[in-house]
Amino acid sequence: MANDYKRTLVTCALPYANGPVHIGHLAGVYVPADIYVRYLKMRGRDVLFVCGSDEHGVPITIKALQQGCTPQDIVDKYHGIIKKAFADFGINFDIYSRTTSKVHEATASDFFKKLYDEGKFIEKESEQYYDEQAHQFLADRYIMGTCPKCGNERAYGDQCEKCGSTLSPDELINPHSTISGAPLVKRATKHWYLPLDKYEGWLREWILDGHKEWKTNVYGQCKSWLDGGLQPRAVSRDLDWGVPVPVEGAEGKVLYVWFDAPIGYISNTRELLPDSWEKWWKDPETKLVHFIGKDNIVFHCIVFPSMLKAYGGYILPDNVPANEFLNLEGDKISTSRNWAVWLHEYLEEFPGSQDVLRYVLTANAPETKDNDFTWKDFQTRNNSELVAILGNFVNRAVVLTHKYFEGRVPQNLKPEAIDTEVMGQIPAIKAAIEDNIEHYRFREALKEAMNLARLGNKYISDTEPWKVAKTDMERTASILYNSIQICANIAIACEPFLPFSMEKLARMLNMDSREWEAVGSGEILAPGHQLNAAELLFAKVEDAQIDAQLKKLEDTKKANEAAEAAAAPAGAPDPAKEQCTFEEFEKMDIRTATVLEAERVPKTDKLLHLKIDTGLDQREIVSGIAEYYTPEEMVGKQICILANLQPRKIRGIESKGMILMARQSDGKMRIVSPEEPLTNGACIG
Ligand code: B3M
Ligand code: ZN
Repeated sequence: MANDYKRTLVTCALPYANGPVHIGHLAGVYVPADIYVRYLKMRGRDVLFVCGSDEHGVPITIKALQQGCTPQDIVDKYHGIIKKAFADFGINFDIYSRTTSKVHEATASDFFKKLYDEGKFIEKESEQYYDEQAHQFLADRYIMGTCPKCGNERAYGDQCEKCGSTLSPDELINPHSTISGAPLVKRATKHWYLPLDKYEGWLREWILDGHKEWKTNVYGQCKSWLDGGLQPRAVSRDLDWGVPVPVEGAEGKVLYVWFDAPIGYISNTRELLPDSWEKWWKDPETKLVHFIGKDNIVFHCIVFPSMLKAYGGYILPDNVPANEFLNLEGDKISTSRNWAVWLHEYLEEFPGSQDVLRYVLTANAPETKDNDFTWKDFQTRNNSELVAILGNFVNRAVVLTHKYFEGRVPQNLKPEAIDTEVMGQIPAIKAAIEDNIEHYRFREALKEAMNLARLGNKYISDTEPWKVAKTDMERTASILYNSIQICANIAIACEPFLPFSMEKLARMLNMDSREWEAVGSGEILAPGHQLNAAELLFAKVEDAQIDAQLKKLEDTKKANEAAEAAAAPAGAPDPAKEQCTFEEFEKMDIRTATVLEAERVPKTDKLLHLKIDTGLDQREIVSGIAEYYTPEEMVGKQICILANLQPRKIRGIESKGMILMARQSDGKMRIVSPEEPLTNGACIG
């Protein structure tokens, strides 16, 4: 291996326990980390894989408020759902705990206390928005007001979701509390700050000089933060959900979630290994690797290391292989817009197909840039790679060995029966997988692992043992011996990527140990070794399954559009018209009428042809309301009409009068009707 560390501590970003996890999480963080850990464990390395739920922070309190329950209820629910989803996908953490645990509270609290006692923080008073009715300071998300950029009246103190602008509460017009609706006042409050500016020189040296090997997206982000100059960062908040600030006079204050969350990595290690956790965090022979998404880079590369440095005695990350984002069918994944593939739903719809998703998300991982997940690509990769190459090869090799050799690895072969041309390619593939995994290039590593299946599939197709068996059993034995050894190589080399299917394959091959070092060997399974029955590794994904997923997304899109249209404010009303005299108004004959019949005007989208009873007569009117009302909805409705409007021919129909409509400035229209039914012909004015 390319380093001399004794052990490796791998952490994954602690997901917020305020919603389930989706494919973006898996692709960006958890699958690559799991591949890395499985690989190291297969190599016999001493590895610890730590994660847990991030259960503090404002979004969780907001969700609780919205749902009328406590933050604890929210985190209990989602911690369970997330933990299960990871377990279901084979993300094999050594511990998956939570930041509401006792151990965490104590660890985070002590961490703060030591830095506080040693004078590592600065104390500052600042003016913050306060809600006098709810008697609390308000986080930016709890403040609402009018966006100064687009006029949206429901913009938050940190962002306007309509125009996407990043805001501060001071920029909002009419800021008010979302908790009580009260207008806000400013009050002085004291907080503690970590003076990141003091660590800038050290960080520049440690990262910019010392870690040039970090991924360019990570290194680049760190450089731009450092070049921009660091400022002290508040590490406490006025909030009643979190780890209380362990200082006298700090009632009502908790540690900022981004201060306590990374300490969660330490607490969870401590919870798992109360007696030996320190060697994982303090021994320089431990290699620490943080797997995260790109939005967490600054916290893991700049803030947390500064905290650890300030505390002293802790090791620092050797690498932070952060990924970019995964999009879904061309759009950003969004929890609030339900634009995601949720892991628990995927498993209901594709039961037992964890590896297919793991495969597609790795093959298409957003390692160097944002990438797109599409269902079509999912289907193609499954059908033409997993089924047609890997599954097909393994199936042919095992089935034919059963057919011709009673399921035993062919024996009594001559030395030249081993195809060195083919088997000789495996060590180079092994080395390429290793090099790629150790440098966090999981897509490339998977491609190499699949090259083993490609090699096998080509070998068996080229040699055609089913034909050779008709004339030459010795040659058949040789081909199947080589094929089965390639299968055994695959069962090991693909395990980190496809753990469920490789477990199945190992069962078929009756392999009881799978050590990484065996990859490359042409003698993994001894001649005469008994295989088990063949099972299919992968099943074809049918068009109907993909269509159903696309339909589901289409429905989500429609529901979002409808919700947005309903929530969108109409904007300013149409401008006022010129004055008119009472006489001018009096000239208009406005009266009630009832629709008797209605039909669409053929070949138009907008026009309805109506027959109405005006009390004076029955007449026909053509009205441009077909976008808002169907003919069926109109029949029987009482309306108001301008009865003495000059008749006009519209599409060959003489239209006598006009239906009164209220038209909002965004174009939405409704008919105007008397509040309760009146006789037809009642005059309005
Ligand atoms: N919970 C943010 C996130 O899920 C945060 C990560 C904490 S890692 C210490 O993106
Ligand atoms: Zn806006």
